[in-house]
This record gives sequence, C-alpha cells and structure tokens, in this order.
Amino acid sequence: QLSDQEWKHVLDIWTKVESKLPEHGHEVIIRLLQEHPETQERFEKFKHMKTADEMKSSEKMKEHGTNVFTALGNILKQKGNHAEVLKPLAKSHALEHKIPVKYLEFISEIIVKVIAEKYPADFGADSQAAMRKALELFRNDMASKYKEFGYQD
Ligand code: HKL
Ligand code: NA
Repeated sequence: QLSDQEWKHVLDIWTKVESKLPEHGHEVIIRLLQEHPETQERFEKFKHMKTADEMKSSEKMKEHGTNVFTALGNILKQKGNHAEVLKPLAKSHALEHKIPVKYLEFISEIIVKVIAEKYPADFGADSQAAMRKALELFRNDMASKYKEFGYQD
C-alpha cells in the first residue's frame, strides 16, 4: 500500500495528465505497440496497422488510449480501494483479451516514461517512485484476480 503522501504525488501528477488525457493515452498505446510488437497482435482492430504514422492518425486508437487512461485514472483515484473497479477489468483482460501480467508491466513502464517526458518539472524522483508503486499495486491486484478467474499467463 501507499502512504497518503505517495497517493498525493500520484493524484497531483494525474491532474496534469488529465489536461491532455486523450493525447497522452494515445501516445502510450502507440509506444506500447511499437516497443513490444507482440502486444499489437492482441488487438483485432489494430493488428493490421503497419507504421507509427498510421497509428498516430488513427482516431480509433486515440479513442482506445482515452478509454485506457480514463479507466486507469478511475482506479488511481480509489487510492488502493479499487477491488470493485478492478474486477470487470481483470475479468475482461484475463478471459477475453488474455493479457499476461508481463504486458501490464510493459505499459506501466511506458506510462511512467511518457509522463516524465511531458511533465519533467512536476514528476520528480519521489513522484515517479509513487507512480511506480501505484502501478505495481494495480498489477498485483490484477494478477490475483487473474488467478481467481483461472487465467494463468
Ligand atoms: N487496459 C486497460 C487498462 C490496460 C493500464 C492498464 C490497462 C487500464 N490492455 O479490446 C480491448 C482490449 C483492451 C480493452 C478492450 C485489448 C485487446 C486490451 N485492452 C489489451 C491490453 C494490453 C495488451 C496490449 C494491455 C497492457 C492493457 C492494459 C483498460 Fe486494456 N482495456 C480495454 C482497458 C479498457 C479501456 C478496455 C476494457 C473495458 C472493460 O474491461 O470493461 C469491463
Ligand atoms: Na491497452
């Protein structure tokens, strides 16, 4: 679990992220698919795309990035009491999309990197550490739900 101070770091930087949430969500998805091409195969609607430019001009991908970042924001705002919000997400990612925890690690790293690039002055070492911790908590709780749903990656 995170301290009050750590949650404050996480939610303060998230307020900045929300000022351009669709753009940042879009960029994270593009980088996930570019840096880890195996993740692209999991998206029926994106797996045909060949170039980063094609991804950048895709309104569908921007919409997906928006949905992912909106969902993530809703989870972070629970400050760890996210069981109820996490359950349907864990269920779909385990049983429908079949997304290994390893891929959740990939996206977590990219989220931290992108925020650090966009907001260097507001996302110092303590904030970065707090965000990593929050994303780790998210992944650990996703992983235990995966087990409950009988999904082993
Ligand atoms: N997805 C998230 C979050 C994440 C930060 C971690 C998150 C939050 N997803 O067809 C769909 C696919 C989705 C969703 C609909 C799909 C394929 C897919 N997702 C793959 C991934 C990967 C692997 C490339 C990773 C790392 C990842 C991480 C939130 Fe994810 N995702 C959705 C969502 C929401 C916006 C939707 C699911 C909506 C839902 O479950 O409703 C009960
Ligand atoms: Na995703």
